[in-house]
Amino acid sequence: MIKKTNAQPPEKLTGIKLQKIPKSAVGAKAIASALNHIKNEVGIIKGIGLLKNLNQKDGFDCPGCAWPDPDEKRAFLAEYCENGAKAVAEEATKNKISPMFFSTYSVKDLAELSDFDIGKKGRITHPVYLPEGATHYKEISWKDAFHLISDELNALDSPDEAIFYTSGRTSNEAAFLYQLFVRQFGTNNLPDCSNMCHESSGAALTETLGIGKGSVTLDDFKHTDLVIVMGQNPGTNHPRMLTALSDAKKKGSKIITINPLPEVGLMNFKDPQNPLKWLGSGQDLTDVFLQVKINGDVALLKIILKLMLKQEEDTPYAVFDYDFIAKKTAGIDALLNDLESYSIDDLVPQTGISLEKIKEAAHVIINSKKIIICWAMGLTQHKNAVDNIREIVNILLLKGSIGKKGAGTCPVRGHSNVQGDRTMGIWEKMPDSFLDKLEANFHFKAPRKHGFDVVNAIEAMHAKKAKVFFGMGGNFISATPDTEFTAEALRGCNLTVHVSTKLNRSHLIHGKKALILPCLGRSETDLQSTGEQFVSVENSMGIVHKSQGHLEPCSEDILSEAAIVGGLATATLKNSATNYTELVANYDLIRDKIEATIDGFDAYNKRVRIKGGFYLPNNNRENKFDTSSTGKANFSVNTPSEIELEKNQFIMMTIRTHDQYNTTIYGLDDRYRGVLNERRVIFMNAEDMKKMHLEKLDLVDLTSHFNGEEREATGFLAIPYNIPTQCTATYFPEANVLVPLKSTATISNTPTSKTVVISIKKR
Ligand SMILES: Nc1nc2c(c(=O)[nH]1)N[C@H]1C(S)=C(S)[C@@H](COP(=O)(O)OP(=O)(O)OC[C@H]3O[C@@H](n4cnc5c(=O)[nH]c(N)nc54)[C@H](O)[C@@H]3O)O[C@H]1N2
Ligand SMILES: Nc1nc2c(c(=O)[nH]1)N[C@H]1C(S)=C(S)[C@@H](COP(=O)(O)OP(=O)(O)OC[C@H]3O[C@@H](n4cnc5c(=O)[nH]c(N)nc54)[C@H](O)[C@@H]3O)O[C@H]1N2
Ligand SMILES: [Mo]
Repeated sequence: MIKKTNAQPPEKLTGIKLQKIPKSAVGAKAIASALNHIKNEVGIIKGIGLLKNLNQKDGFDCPGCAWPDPDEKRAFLAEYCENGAKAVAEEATKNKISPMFFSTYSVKDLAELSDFDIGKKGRITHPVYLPEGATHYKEISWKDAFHLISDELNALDSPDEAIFYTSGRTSNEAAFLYQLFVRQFGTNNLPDCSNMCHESSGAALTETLGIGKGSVTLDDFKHTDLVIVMGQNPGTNHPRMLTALSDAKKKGSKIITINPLPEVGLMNFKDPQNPLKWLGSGQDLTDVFLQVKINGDVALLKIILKLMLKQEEDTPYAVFDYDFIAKKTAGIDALLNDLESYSIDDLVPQTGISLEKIKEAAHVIINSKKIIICWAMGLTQHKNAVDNIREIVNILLLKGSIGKKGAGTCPVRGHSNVQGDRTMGIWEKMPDSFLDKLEANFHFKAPRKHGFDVVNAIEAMHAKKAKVFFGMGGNFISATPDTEFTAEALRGCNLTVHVSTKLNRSHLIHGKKALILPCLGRSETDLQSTGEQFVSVENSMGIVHKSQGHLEPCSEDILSEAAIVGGLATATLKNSATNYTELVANYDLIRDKIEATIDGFDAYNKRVRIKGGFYLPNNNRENKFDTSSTGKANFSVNTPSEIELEKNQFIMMTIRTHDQYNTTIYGLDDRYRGVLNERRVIFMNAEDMKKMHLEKLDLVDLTSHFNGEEREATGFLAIPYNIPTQCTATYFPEANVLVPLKSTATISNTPTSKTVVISIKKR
């Protein structure tokens, strides 16, 4: 077992309080909670000014999730949600970390704080440097910082010994410039947060539908018969999606929810923009709730497919869309043959749901012509995650429920520009067609060998095959699996560099030398030598739009992400024909280059200035499916979960509370699950607890089991909860230490953060 170090949040309980789980989401409490965060972090006057600009057509894009803004008129002062307001408060906080702070607190002292306390320290105001063997970060000039990095990079035996990570908040302009620099430097080592997030969606959708993005727009929710929400907790992670679900319901659509937990937001909703309704009983959203066992989705979808098939046999032409299947798809025979090989009776126990309940859902699906299926991490972070998503596609294809209004795929993205970053080329394996264009426009030879994704990057650093880690945003040590192993990997590097707005654990678990380069946030003015700049982002539905902050930057000594890339590229690249200084001076010039390189960005500078932005092309929306294998939409054959639990073992999923943004902890409450002031908890089925003689709030230690290896996380409070037997839930990132690095999804290589096999021991 790997030794436990301060790479993990400290094992310290904070004083749990349990309360009744609320019946509905949003409403007055959400507004109060949002305003409270704004008041404490930003101050009320500046805060209201900020919220007024959030997600308005002239304002800045919410740094929270990637859910789109309405195309039509937007409500003044209300195009945000509780958690969007918290995200903004977190960034625009009045608290600051100056070089004085770093000379007062050693790195070791800071690493002993909880993630919550680290995050509350505030915005970083100056670049700082930790020399080899030093105990404290100290101020460094930007020039010296760039030279220090370029010296390390140019001293490597090969460019492939450097890793360039990206989190999903980076704007299109900065991301494009960044990948250009990295490729001119000579490597495709561009892992990103997507590797741990929707990689499985991209892989499954590209293979089956020919495009790695979803097909629906916000308008489709107003024209659909049925929305299925799988493996997603929108009440917390995409609260504005509840408005779309509510609109769909009002137009007569049904909603099926598939989740091991009855997440409050999906059950009942009180419109935040309509205070008159806050006091009433709210609107019921879910019509059929299928409380699936963790990773039971393929089995469940197979039963549904078999029930559809049976109904089609009983009443021919009533269920399937033969015209669509004949003209647009390939591979139906293999799917039907595969379904034959399964029996419903064998599949039912894997789901944990009664056949009667599954039949109820199948009945709704059979009788719907236009279906939207939404999903997030509950489907993408399993061994057979790609199978999960391909099985969804099978249902949509049989119903001809894609490529028409009111129907299609809706992978709900996480970070606000994670989709845009991919479009810009942040990927370790961009296709040759992209690299060809990059070469033609920038006159250099782009590396063709695929780079490392997140998991491979960790392995390479651990094996000393990679020696410099550069993070454009994010919090690598806390977001990745196998915390202690990853810490060893980072500690082995010659240099670790982080471009960040705020302090996080990745600054404290560092290489021999380390740098923190502080950058502007979304809400701040971005002034370059030719004047004020704006950036652009792409949301979950492929709309590219402008984002411009108006706040004074938190310090005069921070730079925009684009300027940081420009400075670094200028210092590092000796023979580049690209004038980075010129591009950074005027982001219009970067956008011209994007237009020349990437399809769909015609007249970028003109169209991005139109309020609301523009849609990128999406073949699926036009009923076209350009898959590389058949040129048609592909049916697929998928495998149910193969996990076998021993007696006394459980599956654990790691999920988000209502008070965090990934590794940024806003507060210690999970209001919608009735848990206040504590994060070290494990949700368990009450019967399972009884069998183990566990009482409510007993202290337990957790051990994960994988390929004969064990990992341990100690000190969690057991909470009886409405969750299927043998299923448990803990919070990310406290439980990441239990997620084995080598336990990843087939094809996408995404860590299986939602299927971790554990045993539980009472203290
Ligand atoms: N406020 C806030 N907003 C966020 C984030 C945040 O941390 N805070 N994070 C952003 C990011 S990067 C992302 S990717 C998204 C994440 O958004 P979500 O995917 O909603 O986030 P998770 O908390 O991981 O929730 C996963 C959900 O899947 C369910 N689930 C787990 N395992 C299974 C399974 O096997 N089958 C099924 N059917 N369901 C399962 C869980 O019960 C839970 O409801 O949110 C984005 N938005
Ligand atoms: N166990 C488990 N692990 C998971 C997941 C899970 O569900 N379970 N989810 C995975 C998912 S879906 C994701 S997306 C990843 C997230 O992985 P990351 O994207 O790496 O993590 P975040 O916590 O979102 O990063 C937060 C940090 O970003 C910096 N930051 C914030 N805004 C900006 C900005 O505008 N610019 C720059 N340069 N920096 C900024 C701040 O310093 C902050 O500390 O985690 C993954 N890890
Ligand atoms: Mo994500």
